[in-house]
Amino acid sequence: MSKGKEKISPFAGSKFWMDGEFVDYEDAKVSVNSHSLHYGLGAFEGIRCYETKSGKPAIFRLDEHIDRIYNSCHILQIPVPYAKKEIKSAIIKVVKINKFKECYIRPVVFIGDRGGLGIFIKDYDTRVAISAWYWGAYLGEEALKTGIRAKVSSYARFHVNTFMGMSKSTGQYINSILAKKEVVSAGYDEAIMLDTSGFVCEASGENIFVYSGGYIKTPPLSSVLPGITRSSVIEVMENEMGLKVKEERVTRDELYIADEVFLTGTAAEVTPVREIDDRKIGIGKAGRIALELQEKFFNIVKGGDKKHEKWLTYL
Ligand code: PPE
Repeated sequence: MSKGKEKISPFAGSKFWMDGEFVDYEDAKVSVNSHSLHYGLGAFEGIRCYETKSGKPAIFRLDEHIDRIYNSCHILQIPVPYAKKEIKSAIIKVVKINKFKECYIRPVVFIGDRGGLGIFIKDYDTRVAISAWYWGAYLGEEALKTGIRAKVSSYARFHVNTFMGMSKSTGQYINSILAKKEVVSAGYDEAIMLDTSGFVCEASGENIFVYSGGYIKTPPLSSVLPGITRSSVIEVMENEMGLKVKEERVTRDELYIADEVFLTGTAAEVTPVREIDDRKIGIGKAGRIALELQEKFFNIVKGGDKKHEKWLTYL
């Protein structure tokens, strides 16, 4: 434990899946010379499991999250020593063994120390850990109801050729952390990030949507993480809410004059934005479209919508 920090870890008492077996939190150890700790090469996922109306827990879009972590590793050239179905069954078991009804699940693929240190190492000692914990509303319960205050960060999102944005890689989250810290210190709830040409990308840990002039706009996948909540809500808005969704570049001032802005993510779910850079968005409250979509989204993840049963893995 680091000096002066005798706080108990929020993960103490839980069981992790690590490199093929279940271990107690205390035994889930990594070397301080793990390659990923020094250079940030790794991939992770954030997945939610909800208690459904029938009382059974269900994991939301598990296969899509598994596909994405394998894609991330492929992009980063990290060999994963497990088949997708082994990771899928490990994720399910982590939720069961810890007896969660609802939780957030965090698989992470990283490099240990057996290949040594140095930017270039020939052999990657790939390690995989899966943990789960209870994580309530990402930006608070109130945020879901009344919307948040966001600020455009002074840190630009990385150029498309800096990090590989289609991969959910651990190291590139430094960019999100800097942005989030900056705006939270200034009294806001969330950071909106612009790309190196000045167009809107996404928030520090969410995709962004704009409702204006009767249709929805969201930045194209070339500049943002291919969010699984993003693709889910696009489907719902187009097929069930009669909205046209355009995947196009968005400018900062377009946000200011929008009727509504909202964020989506596994952690943040569907969060309305009521203010950006001290300007009211629309009526300055959670918007009608955002709240309707949020209601539909919660109904789906809680198993209340038969049309979307295929998105749920019941435990
Ligand atoms: N963009 C970014 C940068 C991002 O981190 C996330 C998820 C998304 C978009 C939305 O993707 P999806 O979850 O597939 O809809 N951010 C995760 C991590 C948050 C954290 O603080 O850690 C999450 O929501 O789980």
